[in-house]
Amino acid sequence: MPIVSAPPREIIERVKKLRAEIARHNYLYYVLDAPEIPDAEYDRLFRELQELEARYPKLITPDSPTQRVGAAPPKKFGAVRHEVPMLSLANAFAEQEVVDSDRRVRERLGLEQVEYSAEPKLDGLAVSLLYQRGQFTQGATRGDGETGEDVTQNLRTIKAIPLHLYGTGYPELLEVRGEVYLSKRAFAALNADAQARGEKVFANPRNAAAGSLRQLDPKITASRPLAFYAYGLGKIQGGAMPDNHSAILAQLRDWGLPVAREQKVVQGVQGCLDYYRDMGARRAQLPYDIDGVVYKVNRLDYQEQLGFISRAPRWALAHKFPAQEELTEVLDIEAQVGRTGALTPVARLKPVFVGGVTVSNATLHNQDEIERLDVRVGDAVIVRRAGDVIPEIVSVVRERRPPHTRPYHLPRHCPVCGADVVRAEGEVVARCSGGLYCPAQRTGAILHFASRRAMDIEGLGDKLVEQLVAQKLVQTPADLYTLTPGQLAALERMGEKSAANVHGAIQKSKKTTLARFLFALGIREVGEATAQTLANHFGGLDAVMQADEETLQNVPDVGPIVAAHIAAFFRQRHNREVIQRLRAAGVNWPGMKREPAAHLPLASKTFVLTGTLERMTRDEAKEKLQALGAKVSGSVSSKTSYVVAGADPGSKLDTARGLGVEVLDEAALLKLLRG
Ligand code: D41
Repeated sequence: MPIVSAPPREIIERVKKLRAEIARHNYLYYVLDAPEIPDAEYDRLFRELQELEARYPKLITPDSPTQRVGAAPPKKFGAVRHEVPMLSLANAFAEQEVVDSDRRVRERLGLEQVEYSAEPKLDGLAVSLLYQRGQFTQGATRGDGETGEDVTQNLRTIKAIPLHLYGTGYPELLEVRGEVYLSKRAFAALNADAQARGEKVFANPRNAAAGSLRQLDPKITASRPLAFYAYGLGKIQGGAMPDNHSAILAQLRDWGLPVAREQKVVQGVQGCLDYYRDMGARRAQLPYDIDGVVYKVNRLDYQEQLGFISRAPRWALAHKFPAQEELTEVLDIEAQVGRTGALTPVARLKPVFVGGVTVSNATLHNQDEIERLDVRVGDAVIVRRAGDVIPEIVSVVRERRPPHTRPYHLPRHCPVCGADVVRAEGEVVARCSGGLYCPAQRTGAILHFASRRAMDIEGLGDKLVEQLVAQKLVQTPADLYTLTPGQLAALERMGEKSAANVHGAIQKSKKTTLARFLFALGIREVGEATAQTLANHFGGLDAVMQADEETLQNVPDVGPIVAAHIAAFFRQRHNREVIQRLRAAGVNWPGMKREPAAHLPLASKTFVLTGTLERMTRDEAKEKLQALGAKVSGSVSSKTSYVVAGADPGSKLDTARGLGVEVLDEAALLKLLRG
């Protein structure tokens, strides 16, 4: 029951304290990316405040963190005039345009070199936030730059936007400009949700952000995990701001407004181009989508001197990345057979330049995906190539579907060996049942065996292995070790020199490690990490081969499914024979004393490596850590013991900080490795 009489002093104090605590944790979480308390603890504080406010409604204030979703939906958004117009950004696509722009800036300013603030260009929606005496009072979309829509109630639901500025010293009136966006993760979750409910999915995070912000009902916006980064200022009154852009951003961050942590001050055009390349390389690892970077002349007096031209400041330039999505045509669809027999449908495309390379194939993953997209031979499609990711088809452009398209279904017989294709109940993957009799699976298995992280046989590429398998020179990995230089030299595109090199590489690969060998065998579900754990746990190959499923499940991280795959692999007579022949050919690894993993100094510790190390490669660091019994994983979780961060670390470092995982630099790692 709500109490109408004046609340007791302790309650008033407690409510005040809770709001201050919640504001501080919001700041730690959204701005510094370094939460001090787990989510559950935050939720407890929040609920306590909600309960007190429910009991004493008099205590509710509009800037209470509980009041993000308040007002009822309006009929339509009101208009907001931007007193200081929201300008647009000039674009550059080629380096030369950046060089030219910098030259013009230097000529106008009469300078040899200009200092720039470089920032990621988020692919979101520009908005303006008005703070009066520290209170968030109005928020608007950019609109045409002169007039936008009043989306205050929706912006209030974005937790990264403070309802009240943090700290002190802010001007009486402060207009902050920035970008509302969706993280890649939030976008994927939103679309997965929409799909599960049979609703329309968004084509990209930008559309999803715009659609979410322009909902009349703030409850809907509140349910979308939108985020915000500040990138500039509008009108300021009753207070002063720093005299350069990077200091302004730092000041905004101190007041609780999130700023992209990738923002950086750089010197001259070379600094800009280095930043562009660096961000391009890190793009795939960033937690949000960017479509380029933005350079801004750092000093405000220079900005003023430069002014603007046709609605765009002369002091700012967006340098765009090559588009990651392009329109093209599906010429054909074919099934590819991998080393586990999995049939992957691949679309043959009319070649198109996307993500910086010419793409003529895109994976369609599996039959379900083909049906989800309803992609047919002849369709117009959007292909996407992001970073080093395999190109894929995002969607079919239905409006452009020609009259005679052909639906595709994976074949019932393996296109390579003719064996039945089977799809186990509940599985999405269809597989060739031909096993190692299927040349495609054999080729795949041998390529995997020879790959860098397995037996590391240099020069044994796919064209070569295909020939070896087709000519029946190699049927199993063991046959590699009986090949003569003469046999290799007789193959197409092989000279004597390269034949000798490949032969040498095969001989060299005989000396290996048990972990690499186990990984090389290509047992289903046994990746590098599991292979290493098995090697540590059992110490020798015979022990692994003899272990039954129950024994295998005693190995850390080996569950019933993996155990079943391992046991099934070694039960096969064919596999045991191949292993026997490999050993007879001289494949060996230094005898590991059977040292239970628990005795190793780093047993039970999990490491994640990120960024560039100076004294060793990441692979070397990984091997050294594993030799000491540590597990090295690719992703950070609450179970991670340490994250080792080299130069230019990726988002893993942020995740580690967010989870409170201890972070080591290279020096600390070296110390640890030295024991
Ligand atoms: O990240 C962005 N999308 C971004 C957009 C950014 N980092 N900086 C920006 N700076 C400006 C100026 C220089 C005009 C203040 C912008 C935009 N404008 C912008 N966003 C949409 C239109 C213009």
